[in-house]
Amino acid sequence: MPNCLPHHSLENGHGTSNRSYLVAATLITLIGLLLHPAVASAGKPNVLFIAIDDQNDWIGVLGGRPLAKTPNIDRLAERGTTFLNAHCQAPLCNPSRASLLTGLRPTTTGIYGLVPSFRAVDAWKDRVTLPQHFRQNGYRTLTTGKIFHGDIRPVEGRQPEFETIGPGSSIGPLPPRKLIGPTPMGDHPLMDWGVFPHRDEDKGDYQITSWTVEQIRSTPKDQPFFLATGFFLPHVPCYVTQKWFDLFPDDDQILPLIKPDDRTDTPRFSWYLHWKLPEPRWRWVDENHQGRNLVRSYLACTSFVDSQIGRLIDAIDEAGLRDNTVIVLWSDHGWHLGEKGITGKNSLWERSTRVPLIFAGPGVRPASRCHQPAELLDMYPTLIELCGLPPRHDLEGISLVSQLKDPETKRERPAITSHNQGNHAVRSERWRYIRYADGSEELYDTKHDPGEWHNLALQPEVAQTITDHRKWLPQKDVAPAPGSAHRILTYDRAADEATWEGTPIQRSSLIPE
Ligand SMILES: [Ca+2]
Ligand SMILES: [Ca+2]
Repeated sequence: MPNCLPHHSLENGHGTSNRSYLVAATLITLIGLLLHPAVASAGKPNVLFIAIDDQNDWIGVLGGRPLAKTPNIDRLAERGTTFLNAHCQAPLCNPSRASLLTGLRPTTTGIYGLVPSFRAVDAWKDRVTLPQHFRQNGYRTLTTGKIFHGDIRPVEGRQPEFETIGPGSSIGPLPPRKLIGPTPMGDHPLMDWGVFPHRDEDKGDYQITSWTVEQIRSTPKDQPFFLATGFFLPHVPCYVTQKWFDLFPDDDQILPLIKPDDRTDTPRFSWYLHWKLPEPRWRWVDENHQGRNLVRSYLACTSFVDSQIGRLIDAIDEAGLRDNTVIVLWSDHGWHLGEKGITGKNSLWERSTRVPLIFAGPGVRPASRCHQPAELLDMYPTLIELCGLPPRHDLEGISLVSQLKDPETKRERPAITSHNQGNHAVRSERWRYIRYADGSEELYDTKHDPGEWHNLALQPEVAQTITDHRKWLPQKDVAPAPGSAHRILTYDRAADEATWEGTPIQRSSLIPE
């Protein structure tokens, strides 16, 4: 008889039928226990899932800006693997986050704008997201700050996005009025940056860190967690206290290298992707002497967030969870600070698509850098595999576990970023190929031209390179989902007419400033 049968049941002496009943009952109990999520997940690693909003590659370890000061992110990188060629799937909050949380490309879901939430689209309303998959496999799931774009309060009749929801995203103290004065294209209240007196402890990002640290300290030992913390900064408004601002010199040398005529060889259609936005053009920033202030504020916000990430890493270590916690750090997309004449996102160039992506913890090789292309979309299958959860066959990302073991492992597939239907960037190890909905193209040799200043697309000698990259353009490239709005660009090929947020753009229209 199986050893698992309780000893006392053998001593009852009530005959064979009773014994069979006991065997059956015990087996049922055991199967039930094995299926119980808390048991199925026993011994599995925790996941600390850290998001930063609008954080480009101005991070020490990424080398996007040598001036950047991010000692804590760099410390995390030293204990894990950093993807130096990682890219978002959409250069905008809602579509990027919808993609990585559902494991589907924007070109599959039709989520391209700031609305709708994918939950509002019939096809995706019951989609099992990354945190839900962990919950279904026995994890406690908790969140604070900005992970999803939009409201995640529980809805009756639907599985909650997370079991426990901590403080939401917030800016914290605000100055009495905008620090930089009115900005073009609508004077958006968030479009602001600079220093004013307030306390770091009152900032939203400080408070979500404190909440996360408390969860780490008090976590039950018998069930793993999937704990997601989403920082708001350096999203605008980039408000900082003086000590962070003073980390960076008041000197024009802090400005990024900007090629003044950089847009002369980019297709006109490239402007349509960020046709009219609250983010000012660089010309306005420059003419209003805001360049240094913006760059210092952005770098300072990054350093402030970095200090909060340090608190999280310390909390994991102090709780004795270092060896059993996978930490993954990512940002939803990048941000321009003057490159290609713009500030903000909504472009298909490196500054907009390249993001931090760092894994550390069990199963991850320490102090490693991987140059292979990677996508935020890959986080879903990677975390599933690292934690030994049942695989899913409906994900469009590819697990990075091979690269986490050996960073030299090749990945054939490039990283793809899409901004509305028909506009895509294909980023391989060396090249960036862009194709817009009207068929216009760009090609950059990032090895010799890291600033992407020289569009080679019309040069005959790169014809084969373009052909090789074209074949990776998404096969599925759906129209915007019903209810799509804010940053939506459509293109009618027959009429050769582009429409930005519902208003047609004429071929002769002046580019808005
Ligand atoms: Ca964002
Ligand atoms: Ca150029």
